[in-house]
Amino acid sequence: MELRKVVVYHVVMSLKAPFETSFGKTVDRHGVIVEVEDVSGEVGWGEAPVDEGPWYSYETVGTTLYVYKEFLIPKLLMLGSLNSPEEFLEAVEGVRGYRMAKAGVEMALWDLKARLEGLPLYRVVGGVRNYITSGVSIGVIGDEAALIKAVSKFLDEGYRRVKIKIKPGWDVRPVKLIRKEFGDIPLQVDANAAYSLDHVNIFKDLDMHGLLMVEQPLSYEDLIEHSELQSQLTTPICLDESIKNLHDAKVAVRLGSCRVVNIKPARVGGLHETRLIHDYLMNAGVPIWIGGMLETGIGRGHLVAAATLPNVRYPSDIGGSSRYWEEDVVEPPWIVRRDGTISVPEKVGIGVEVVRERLDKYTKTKLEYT
Ligand code: OSB
Ligand code: MG
Repeated sequence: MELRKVVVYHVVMSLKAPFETSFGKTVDRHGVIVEVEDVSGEVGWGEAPVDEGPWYSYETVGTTLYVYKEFLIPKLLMLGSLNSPEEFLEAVEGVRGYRMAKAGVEMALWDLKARLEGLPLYRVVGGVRNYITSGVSIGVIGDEAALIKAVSKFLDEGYRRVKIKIKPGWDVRPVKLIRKEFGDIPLQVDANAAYSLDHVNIFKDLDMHGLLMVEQPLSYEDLIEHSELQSQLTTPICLDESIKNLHDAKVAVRLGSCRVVNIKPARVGGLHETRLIHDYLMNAGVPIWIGGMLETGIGRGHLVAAATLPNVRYPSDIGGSSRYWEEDVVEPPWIVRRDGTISVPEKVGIGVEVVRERLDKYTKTKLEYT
């Protein structure tokens, strides 16, 4: 690969319905799209699913555009030609953190590499299946009738499991409600770090409801208290925010902080780190699944490729385009079939094409680097 241009798009897209978590409510979803262009004219696409503010992560649209301009893109363009996305990661090793920003570029390079090789991305990263299974992540819906309606709709559409967001004051009640209404469906909850060990009784109560897992109950920086909590629960704890890299995964396994990991390629710095964590956890006997960040069809392509890895043993938070958008920025849109699976494209790269007029329509700022 020899790059001649990098284009960065700050996009804003309205979600079909607001998405509420313990850290806030998203109506308009911000993000940063990265396009890398090879001297041959071929392009690759990536996405840094950063928010407007530092809620899920400290990284924001503002910090991402800044580290791109000042550090990451100059270092990328200085490389001249590169054989693999890993060479970019080595070149920016001196930049601490900013994993989502790095991931946006790194994944664009994976897409480009796959396209130049004429291969689908999932094969390039070592995927082993031609379909993935989808779960749905439902935000906090405080109105009980509306929550039931939403769960019912997604189950009808085929989603293989339901995850609901919880927060203090809204946890055991919605779980009981869903169990009463839908029986023994595959169900899990995600607290997005909203609780402390003072809430242990809430988790003991949740433990009675046969949940598949409880995602990120405690602090986004914690591993030790999760291990204390896990030792008191039958339900597996799944870590999301607390696992930012391979090292965190190793510590979590040694401490017994969780029994499942949600890997978000963007959170851990891209597909290279995703594979390192994946391989380590597979050896350690800890199953994973792929989490999402309300990505556009571009980031979704990378999620789908990651979900074809062998140790992905639960449904992933990868909905179809229509779960999020009236109109996605790619064609064809991502589709969850009636059996709750998404077919993994055999076309090159992420397997979908960006519709430039649509991308432009949602772009607030476009920056070109040569
Ligand atoms: O914690 O998994 C999370 C969305 C934004 C930020 C954090 C999370 C989520 C989701 C949505 O749960 C998953 C999806 O993309 O559908
Ligand atoms: Mg989560």
